[in-house]
Amino acid sequence: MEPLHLYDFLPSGNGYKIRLLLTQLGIPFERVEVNITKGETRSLEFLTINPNGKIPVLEVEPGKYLSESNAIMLYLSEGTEFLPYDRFLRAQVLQWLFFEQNSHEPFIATPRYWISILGKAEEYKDALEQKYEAGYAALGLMEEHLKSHTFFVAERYTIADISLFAYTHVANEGGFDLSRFPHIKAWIERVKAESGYISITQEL
Ligand SMILES: N[C@@H](CCC(=O)N[C@@H](CS)C(=O)NCC(=O)O)C(=O)O
Repeated sequence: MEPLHLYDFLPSGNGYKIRLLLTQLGIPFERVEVNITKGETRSLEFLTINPNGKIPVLEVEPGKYLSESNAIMLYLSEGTEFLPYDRFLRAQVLQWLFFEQNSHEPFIATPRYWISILGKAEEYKDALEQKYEAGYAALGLMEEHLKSHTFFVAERYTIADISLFAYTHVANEGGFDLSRFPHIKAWIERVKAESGYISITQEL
């Protein structure tokens, strides 16, 4: 089988979600590196595969492209152990995926981008404070949930965990202090212990 093409940017948590899942599913793929700091997602060529100008994009079949990290994970995990079949459990997975996009990623990923990828902490000082307030609220909610659960849904590792793990485990690179969230830290270790785990920086 021809490997799938993943349009990706190595430091990206959204791209990492797909890399990690593809690896854990044992699906061969080739990364196409798109440097978002150089505007490569806004080239005319790239916009034909994702008019929204963002990675990750997976070419699921020749000429057939899918964007939005959580949508890509849903597509890939259909019929696998990473997505429950039960209607309510599936809806709970979606609940966390929507939470990640709405209340988590915009506040936890962006400080990391400003500080660690662009190196512009000073320039974004005021904006960072607003991100921290909402970001800590999201982490607080996760901590509460993990006080009585091993994973986010059905007490097992699913794409809900992958989605939330991607930016949470590197939140310190955006200036977040994870030491006040012992249950999140324990969950991070559980995710890292899952079979086929790869790190966000691993070149593939
Ligand atoms: N909601 C999207 C967000 C994707 C996204 O923000 N991608 C960033 C990198 S993590 C990007 O490509 N930015 C480049 C740009 O906006 O030009 C997802 O989950 O895939």
